[in-house]
This record gives sequence, structure tokens and C-alpha cells, in this order.
Amino acid sequence: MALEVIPMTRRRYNSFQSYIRNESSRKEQLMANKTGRFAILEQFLADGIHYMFGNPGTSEEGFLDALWDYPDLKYILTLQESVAVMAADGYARATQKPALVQIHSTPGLGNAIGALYQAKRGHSPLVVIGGDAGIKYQAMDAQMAGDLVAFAKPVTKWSTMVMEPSSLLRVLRRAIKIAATPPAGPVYVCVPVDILDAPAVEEVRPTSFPSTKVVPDEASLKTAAALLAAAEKPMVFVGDGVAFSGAQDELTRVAELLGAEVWSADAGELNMSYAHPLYQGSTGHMFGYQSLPTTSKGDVNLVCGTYMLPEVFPELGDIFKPGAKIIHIDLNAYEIAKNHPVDLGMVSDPKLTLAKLAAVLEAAMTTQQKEAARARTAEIATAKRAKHERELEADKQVWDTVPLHFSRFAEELAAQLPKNAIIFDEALTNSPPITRYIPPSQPGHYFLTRGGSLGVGIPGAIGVKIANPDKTVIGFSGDGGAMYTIQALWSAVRHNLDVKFVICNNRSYKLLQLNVLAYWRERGIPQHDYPLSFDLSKPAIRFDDMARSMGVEAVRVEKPEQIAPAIKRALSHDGPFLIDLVLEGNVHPEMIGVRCGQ
Ligand SMILES: Cc1ncc(C[n+]2csc(CCOP(=O)(O)OP(=O)(O)O)c2C)c(N)n1
Ligand SMILES: [Mg+2]
Repeated sequence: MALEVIPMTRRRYNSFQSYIRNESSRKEQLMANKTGRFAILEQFLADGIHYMFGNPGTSEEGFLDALWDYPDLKYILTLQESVAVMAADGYARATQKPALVQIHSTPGLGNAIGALYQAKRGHSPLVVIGGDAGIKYQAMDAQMAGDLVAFAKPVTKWSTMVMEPSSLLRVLRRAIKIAATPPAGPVYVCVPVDILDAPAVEEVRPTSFPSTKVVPDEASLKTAAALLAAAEKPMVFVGDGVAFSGAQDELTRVAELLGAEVWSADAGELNMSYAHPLYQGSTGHMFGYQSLPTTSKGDVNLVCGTYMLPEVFPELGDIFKPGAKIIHIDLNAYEIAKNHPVDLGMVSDPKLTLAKLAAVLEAAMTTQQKEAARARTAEIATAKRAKHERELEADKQVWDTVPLHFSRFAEELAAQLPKNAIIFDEALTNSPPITRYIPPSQPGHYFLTRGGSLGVGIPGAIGVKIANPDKTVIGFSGDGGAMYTIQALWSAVRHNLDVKFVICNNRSYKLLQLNVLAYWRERGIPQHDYPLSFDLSKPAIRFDDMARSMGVEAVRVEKPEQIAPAIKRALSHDGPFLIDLVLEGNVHPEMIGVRCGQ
């Protein structure tokens, strides 16, 4: 007899839920015979985890089916594992709490690797659980089998498989603790079917997290303050360890006391207001020689919550001025003196340490030193203002050109955007105008892609929106980046997530064009046409059509006069909305098929 599949409407779902709630005998029976597949869900709820980002498979069907009994644990269905991981990453970044991901066994984990790498570099506390057919099948090397723990190992903080039912929750709690303890990072736990089908014997108890609110000894603080107070050109380098510890105010205070330039290095969070006169932007992402003028400027360098230096092609020699002093504060001991020696390293909490440092500095600095610091601040502020004005002037030169330049869109968005809107920025080469016109100033309201895996813009914004249902969330992505995870748009509609997406459609991998320019320059190769593999113009990608096909309202913007109405429509639309913004990109569709012979 064929099985009749009855669609689960909201009413049916509600009555099903009340059936579960009211049928106490059924519930008692369920608890008495509770197996691991129920226990793990109760463990997550006991830890305040209310979302599971995932993509299902047969080896997870037991606990996914058990979700019916736990309506407080909501499943966010994504259509590719990297989307699940990247959306969870956005959610974890916005909540600063562990986020749960479910992925299918070997093929699912394979798809998730690049996204997990991104989460690991960014220190996202992701708890990834993955299915496996069962311990009893391990010797069979059956379909979908693989060395899952080994797959996940290099891209996680901890990778393991539960081998024994009586340690199921013990292992999960350890995984959650490891993920969330600084330096935070993703963990992977394989939960085989036979473990989940065995009776649960452990009590569900919330995970214990150790406090890391540690401060250095007084002598170290005094040494740090003495070095910094005596500096003639103090420099500060910060990363997401500052945001993780909520140390933005304390950092700003120290920078102001010192009159120091503050630079981001390996940062994706808001560690200091971009609008502050001392905040100078980011060191280079690609080439060490681009960061060198900044890193070699100071006589005393304070590094906090990051490492030196995160470029793809870092400087192999010294990066600091000869004789310069280096002080490093971080909860992550591995990053202190990772590549370059320091004079004073302190494994301590940035917020508490910077607060104490500010107090010691305040007392230790002479009137003359304080005066010099004020003069430095004024000089840095003037130079920053002048640079900003030059950039605005340059923007005006291309204000009316078609294809558009992004700056005009950014200015209009700044005019219309609500004050507490949140931006997720994977605009890549178009990112600078975003922060130029909408300088991030509130922690938790600006998230920059980090870790280098493309495709985080759309799913990241989705994760941020789930964490901030009442705020406007705008996700920016390059056209190249968007195509890695475009199916995330479907999840936004599926889960009623009112996110606004902007695709910076320059029909190219423009960052690669810029990087090859540097490659030619370094090797003395004369400039010539960019490799056609960096050109996405043929065939043209219609992001507006693609969005509509997944239920997302969309508009294509090609001319200056279309910008303001498109933004107005996106912001007033009730539901997800996409702007396909056609931008200048130096592309050569006429050469495709001619030069490559394809
Ligand atoms: C998963 C992944 N594949 C490939 C790359 C290499 N890569 C770096 S930047 C880039 C181009 C990005 O293009 P787009 O998102 O359109 O931004 P644009 O450079 O045009 O601003 C590519 C392909 C990467 N970083 N990650
Ligand atoms: Mg592009």
C-alpha cells in the first residue's frame, strides 16, 4: 500500500504540538525510553541554543525527526553545507554565543570545509554535528563512509566522534565548551546513528564554561605603561579579540591617552569606531610590503587581540622599526609573538587589561607627555580629515559615469538607512566606499568578511538577521562571491527573513585583476590584458532574475537615477529584497571566445 503523505500545514503542526504537550502518557513513555537523538536536543536547549543551521541526510534523520518534539529548537534549512556554516557564522558573530550546525556525513562535511576554514580563522564558536551510518558499520567501508574526524581536523579546534552512548553528552558538552572558550573556534562532533539510537543514560546539564577574565600582574602593567608613555610615535594594532572582550571603550581610552594611530589587522568586527579621528583603517590583506610603511612607523607598538600580520603574502623579514618595542595583549597565547618577537606579551583579557593600563598610564604620564599625545592626536585627525576629503573629491569625478561606481550608491544608502541598521560586508573591492559613507561606530552593527573564503555575504547577513530580527540588515556581496552561495536566498524566503541584499555586480573578479597588477609590477612584467578567467561578463549573470526565481523581490540598477528609488523600495519592502547593482569592472566580453578559443 502506498503511503499517503499529508502536508504539514501550520494548523496541523499546532495541533500536533498540542497533542505532544497534552498526551502526558506519551511524553512519559518518551522520557523513559529516551535515546541519544532526543538527549542531544535537550542538551542544546539546556545551553540556550535555539537554532540548528543545516542540510539533512539519512544518517541524521533520527534527531531531525526528534525536532518535532522540541519546537524551541528551530531548524534553518539551507541548501548547501557551506551556506549552513556561513549563516551560523553570522549568527554566532552577532550573538557572540555558540551556534549549532548540522551537516551530512562525508559529502556534506566535504562541502563545509572551506566555510569551516573561514570560521576557524575568524574564531567563530560553531558546534558542528554530523551524522554517520553507525559504529557497527565502520569496518564495512560502506557508501558515504569516510574518515570524518580526519576531514574536519585541520579546519576545527577539535574534531571527534562519539564512540560510546554513555559519553554522548559528555563529549557534546566538551565540544561546546571548547568552541566558546577563547580563542573560540569551530568544533566537529560526529554522532553515529547507533549511538543516537541507544538509551540515553546521562543527565542533561548546562555546559560549564571557564572564566577567562584574567589580568596581568602589576609589574607587567607598569612596564607596559612606562614603555608607552615614553613613546614618541606610539602605534596600536587591533583585531577581533578586542570586540570579543567588549573592550572598544577601553581601547579608545588608551589610544586617546597615547595619541596613537589605531590600525585593524585581521579584523572583521567593530573594534573601534571608524569615525574616531585616531582610527586609520586596516593594514594590508594581500601583500606584506603594503603594510610595512605602517608597521615600521612606530617606536612603541601595542598589539591587542590580533596577530602580526595576516596578509596572504606576508613580509618575511622584520616588520617593525629597528629598536621598536612591542607589547602584545591577547587571550590567545598562540598569536603572541607568533611570527615576530615581542618585548612584553600578556595572556589576559583585553577589556580588563586595557582598563588597568589606562589607569596606570594616566598616573604615569608626565604633563609634557600628555601634551605631546594631544598634539599627535590633532595632527592625526587633520591628516585623516584631509584624506577623507580627497576620497570624496575623487568619488565626485566618477559620480555620473555608467557603468556606475559604487560610491554614489553608498552615499544614497547612507542618506536612507535607519540609524541602527546592521551591515554585513563582503563587497570586497567595493567595501571602502561603504565604510567611507557609513562609518561603523556601534559594536555588533558591522561585520566584515574574514578568513578569505568567498560566499559569506548572503548567508552571513541571514545569520545576523536571525540574531537581530528587529533591525534592518543589509548584506553586501560581490557578484563572484554571491555565486558560491546564491541558494542562501531561498533560505531567507523559507524562514521569512527580511534581509536586504546588494550584489556589487562588476561582472568580474576585480580583486584578482588588482592582484595580478601587483604581480606584474613585482616581477617587472609590462601591464597587459587581465586573464579572461577573471571576467564574468559573458554570459551576463542576472541576479535580479535569479532572486525572483527563489521568491526574493529584486531590482536591477544600472543608472544613477535608479539608485535612490531602488534603495527606497528595498527598505520599505516587507520581506527579503535584492538589488542587482551593475558596476564598472574593466571587463572584455568581446575577447571571450576569441582569445581563449573556447
Ligand atoms: C572559495 C574561494 N574561491 C576562490 C577565491 C579566490 N578569490 C579571491 S577574490 C576573488 C574574486 C571575488 O570577486 P567578487 O566577489 O566579484 O568581488 P570583486 O573582486 O569583483 O570586488 C576570488 C575568486 C576565494 N578567496 N575563495
Ligand atoms: Mg566582482
